[in-house]
Amino acid sequence: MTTPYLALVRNVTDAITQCELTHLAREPIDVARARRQHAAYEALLGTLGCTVEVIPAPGHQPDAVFIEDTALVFDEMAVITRPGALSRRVEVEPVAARLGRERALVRLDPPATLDGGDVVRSGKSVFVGETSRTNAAGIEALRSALAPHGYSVTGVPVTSCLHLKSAATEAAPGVILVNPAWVDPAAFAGMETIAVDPAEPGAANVLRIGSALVQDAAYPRTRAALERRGLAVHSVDLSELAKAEGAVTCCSLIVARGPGYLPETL
Ligand code: CIR
Repeated sequence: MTTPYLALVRNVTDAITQCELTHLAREPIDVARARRQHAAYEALLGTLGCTVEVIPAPGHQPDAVFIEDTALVFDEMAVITRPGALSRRVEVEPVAARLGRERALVRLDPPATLDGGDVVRSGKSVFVGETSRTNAAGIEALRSALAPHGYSVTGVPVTSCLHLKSAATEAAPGVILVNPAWVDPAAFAGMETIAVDPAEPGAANVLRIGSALVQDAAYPRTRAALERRGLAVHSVDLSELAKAEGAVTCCSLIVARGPGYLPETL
């Protein structure tokens, strides 16, 4: 059956206990529990209209499950990133091979670095975090790749968190959920912004699939604020992956299938 979305994911590897960490201290990760949580996440994506497909991780890459960082999928094309962490660059090629069947690909060349988790898109406006993972050359390269398709690209300073999407995501068309302590909401001037509950700094990371939102179950107050705004929120517990600085958006790459999409089996 053809679903409206393809969700590319990767399994949790045993090596996740050796993941990259930037803002968190290392804590023991229960890998079996992380796998159960990831399975529940996959099942939720399935109920929201996604066909979930697992991309193999060659070797035992600690952070491979955070597949969002390897690519950016637009309607017109996909950008294969050059992740800022050296340990993560090896994750990219199998994703490129799969995405190449869905979209024309553009690649980022050195010295550009860019993590998918730094890129927030709202219509034709693209916001890119200026972080330890994404450099000025990465932002410029993305600008060049997207300009022919009519997108504007704006660099956004981010503090105290790994990626721009830790601090802000689009919760509905033109509506940005934001943690004002980590990114200045003025970056999204002219758009509606909703602030996370101050007791839930990590709550700005929500995954939009059509009109549905997926959010970590750790953020009930912010969920209530989104629901008061009329948005449908589905909670999933990713607490073990959060210890690896992961969150809901980073565990999938969502590929919208346009009206012209034909399954390969036809
Ligand atoms: C890393 O530091 O790269 C991983 N431990 C976490 C990546 C999370 N990615 C994301 O939020 N897009």
